[in-house]
Amino acid sequence: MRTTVGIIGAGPAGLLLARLLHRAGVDCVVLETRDRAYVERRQRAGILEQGSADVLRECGAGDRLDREGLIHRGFELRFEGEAHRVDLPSRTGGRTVTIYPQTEVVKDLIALQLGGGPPLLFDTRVVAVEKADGEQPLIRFVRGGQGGRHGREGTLECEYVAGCDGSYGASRRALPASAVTMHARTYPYSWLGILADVPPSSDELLLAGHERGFALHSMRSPTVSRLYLQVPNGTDPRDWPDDRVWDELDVRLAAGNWRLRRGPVLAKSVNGLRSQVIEPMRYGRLLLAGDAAHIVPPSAAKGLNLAFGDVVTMARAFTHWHRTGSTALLDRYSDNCLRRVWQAQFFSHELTTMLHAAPGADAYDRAMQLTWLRRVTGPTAAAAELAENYAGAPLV
Ligand code: RFL
Repeated sequence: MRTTVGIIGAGPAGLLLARLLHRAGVDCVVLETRDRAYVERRQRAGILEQGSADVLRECGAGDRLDREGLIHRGFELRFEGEAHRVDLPSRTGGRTVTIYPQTEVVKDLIALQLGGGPPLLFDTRVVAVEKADGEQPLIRFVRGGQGGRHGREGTLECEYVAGCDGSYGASRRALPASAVTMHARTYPYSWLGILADVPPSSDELLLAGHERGFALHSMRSPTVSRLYLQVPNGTDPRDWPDDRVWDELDVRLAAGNWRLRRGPVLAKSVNGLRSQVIEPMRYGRLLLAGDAAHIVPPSAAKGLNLAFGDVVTMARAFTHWHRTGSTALLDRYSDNCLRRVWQAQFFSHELTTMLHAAPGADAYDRAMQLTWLRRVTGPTAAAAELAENYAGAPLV
């Protein structure tokens, strides 16, 4: 097989890139290790910045988003038993965020691609990217047999490779250690998340910076809630029966007369919090995007939005090269992305540190956190900066 851009991974980054390239007339093929049902079911992000929602609309993937997405004009920060609303439009020149689950974004993009878009091969595990530093990189894959011994081996020759295969994919493995720097931070706490079959208890997101730890009330739809609790690293979800989770959420999210609605728990998991950036986001003709290039802790909901930012920049660079033969934008791809990536790293780190109880923190640390929280919820420039960072900058 041959193509112009070989895309590894059919997560949000790979699928949006394929859509943008297809519309620009650039050939591509997407290789995805999992089957369609698995990719469409994977529970993850839920908040689209205005720029991400706009890019989906512009590439024809906005119909269901506009029907079913919930526009949020603000969120609440809760601490010391009080709720403080952060209004987005008034502080960002009218920008908002949209609650629309990643599962639905992925379903919409897959449907478009299978209905006349470029080839998308599921159950096709990339095992190696070769000759990335040459003129004609080669992707080796195993198709069928769930990527194991019974699959068929194949190759895809390309002019460029887009590594959109997340933080455990084949693209990262193709980077020689001497060619890139990996910046990494592991946080000393994790998130226990539940998906609950109960209408949200608030129209907007609630982020709590309680002295017992962080809590988040979020939603996936008008009937399904998504809630998170800070827990110690190494926590076993089996130690958190449903009642214990709800009781702790009650304590950390409490404010005034507000009541948390309880309902059947559909899913429960624990995930660590980490930050990573690979610099540069390119090696020869292999360009990385999304989680393959960087990870942020989920506190500021930037992961999916950063992935979209990368592929918008990448698609523009490929389109320019395809039309003019100039590699100028491809050569600047990494630098252009990294400015936005580090900004999001900074904001995600700040929000995480401001709201989580670090192990061993003392009364002085807590006083600093509360002072910080009061600054960003008062009529200050810090409050405007928080709103701007949360709503995100335009992508197109
Ligand atoms: P993905 O989604 O991981 O997709 C990568 C795809 O590559 C495939 N793959 C391979 N395919 C072929 N060959 C191989 N060798 C392969 N290895 C892997 C995988 O099967 C997969 O289909 O990366 P992508 O596209 O870069 O998208 C990134 C986002 O998924 C991620 O940043 C967000 O989910 C992060 N995130 C959030 N982001 C937000 O913007 N807002 C949020 O509210 C938000 N909440 C979250 C989150 C991530 C979470 N977890 C579990 C990490 C909440 C959580 C709990």
